[in-house]
Parts: sequence; C-alpha cells; structure tokens
Amino acid sequence: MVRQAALAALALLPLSLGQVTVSEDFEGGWDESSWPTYAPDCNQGGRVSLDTSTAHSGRNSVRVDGAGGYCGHMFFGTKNVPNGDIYVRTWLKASRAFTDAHVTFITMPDPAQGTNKHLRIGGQNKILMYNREVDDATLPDLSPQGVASSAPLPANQWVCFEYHLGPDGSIETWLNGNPISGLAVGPGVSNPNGGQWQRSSIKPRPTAVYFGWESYGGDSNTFWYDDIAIGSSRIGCESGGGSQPPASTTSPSSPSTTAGATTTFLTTTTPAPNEPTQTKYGQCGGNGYAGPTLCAPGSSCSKLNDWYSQCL
Ligand SMILES: [Ca+2]
Repeated sequence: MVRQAALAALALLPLSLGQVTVSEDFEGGWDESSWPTYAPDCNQGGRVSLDTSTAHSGRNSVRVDGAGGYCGHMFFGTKNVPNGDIYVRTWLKASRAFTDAHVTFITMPDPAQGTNKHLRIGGQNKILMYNREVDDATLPDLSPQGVASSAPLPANQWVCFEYHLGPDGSIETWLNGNPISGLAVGPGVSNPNGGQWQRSSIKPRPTAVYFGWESYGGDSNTFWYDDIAIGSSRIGCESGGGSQPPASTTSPSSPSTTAGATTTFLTTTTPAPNEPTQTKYGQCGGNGYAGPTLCAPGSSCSKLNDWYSQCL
C-alpha cells in the first residue's frame, strides 16, 4: 500500500521531475560508494580506474581493463535504478571491436531469472546482442539474418549507447540515437530475429546496472564509460548529463540507403586534402552516422548493414 501511495504521488508530479535518477559525468572523480565495483564470481585481472586522459565530457571517464577468460571480468555500476521503465544512456569507447567470441560490457542482476542470474548486453559474431544468462538465449538470433539485424560496436571512438527495458518485457536499443531493429522485442514489436529470446516469457527486472567487461573466451578489451544517465523515460544522447558530441567537421555525404541498395557499398574516392578520413576498421557510414565517410588510403568503405559501414 505504501508503495502504491508513493507511486500515486509520483504520478501527480510534473513529468519533468523524477525522470532521471542517475546522471554522472565523473568530473568530480569516481565515487566508489555510489559506483562500486562488481565481480560476483571471481576476479583475476580486471581493473577499474578513473582516467583523466580521455573523456566524452570534461576530462574524466571511468576505464575498465578487462582481461581474457571468465575470471578476468570486472564491472562498476549502480543499484539506483527506477521501478517500471528503465532507460539507460551511456557514452562509451571500446578499444577493440568485437570478435566472434561471446563477451559482455553491461551486466544486470536480474531476479526475474533467478538468484545470481544476469541480463547481459555484449557481443558475439562481431555484433551487439543481449544474452539471458538463465537459458543462454540471445537477442537477436545468431543466424545470418539475425546478425545482419544488429550492428557492430565501433572501436576507438565515443559512441552513445541507449537502451530501454519495459516492465512488459519490451526491449529497445539505440546506437548514436538510431534504433537497432534486431535489438528490440515486446508487445507490438515484430522482430523476425527474436525467436530465441521470446521462447521464454521472462520479463527482465534488473536491480542494478554494471558497466565493464566479461569474456567467456580469451578476448580482452578496455572500455571507457562517461556521462551515464539512468531514468524512467528516454534520456537521449545530449541531455541528462554530458556535453555535446564532438563537432563533425564534415557534413555527412549520406551513403545511399535507397530501397534495394543491398550490394556492398564501396568508396574508392581519393580524399581531398584536409578532408577528414576514417582510419582502417573505423566506421564510415550508416543511418544517422555523421562522421568521416572517406577511408584512409589503403582501405575502402564497405557497407555491412544499413547501420554500419566500415573502412576495410
Ligand atoms: Ca566526464
């Protein structure tokens, strides 16, 4: 009853209040009491530290050095998550792109699955995916079509990663503000690559959100996190803490996304002097992408899916 009364009172508040419960840019340092480390099973080499040499906002971010092997895992995070809808926004930078191996960079204790079970966000088959620990289901299915419905996580650049977990079991995910179709399920959502996920009716109810690295094979990585915001409605990339993204020095010359343009997109143009180019293996196109679309000499822009083209 008390909780119902509190919720009723909350419902009377203007919408502008209470939507963002966490907003942290780490410019005041890393408060380990609010942002404790988390390694529930074992830790033999993972490390969390405040990094004053790279940041999305200001000078500071939190760096996680994750070792290979399961016991190399290490996270930091918060239990301050809202009831009901949970929206998480973080800016992050990964030092390496995903390989085919299964890894996690966000883990959430999820009592809906059972004791010490987690809802995980990570990668496999080189793309972003969700993993439900209790039955090892993935979203999307890791079929060729499922893999194509998600997107890789660009390496060596700050990206805005957002997701929504609804009390009805719905999931939504955005990368740099763009929805990823393969990383969405829920009532009214048609995801042809969500079959494995929807074989269970478990509705995730995470009690905490932890950011870091967990590897189930040999992959190691370093991640930086900055401008983390958690709330009960979508926060977006620019609000709720954090500054504007790095200004793009070129207007996007929009790779063709017309219907039926499914062939590999190749750019062989020689970059003009002073025109920014993307390094090999960096992102060079995709819906919503606003960075350099020309590739450094020796590589060319190859379309992997509608959301991601890479200099290869
Ligand atoms: Ca910062």
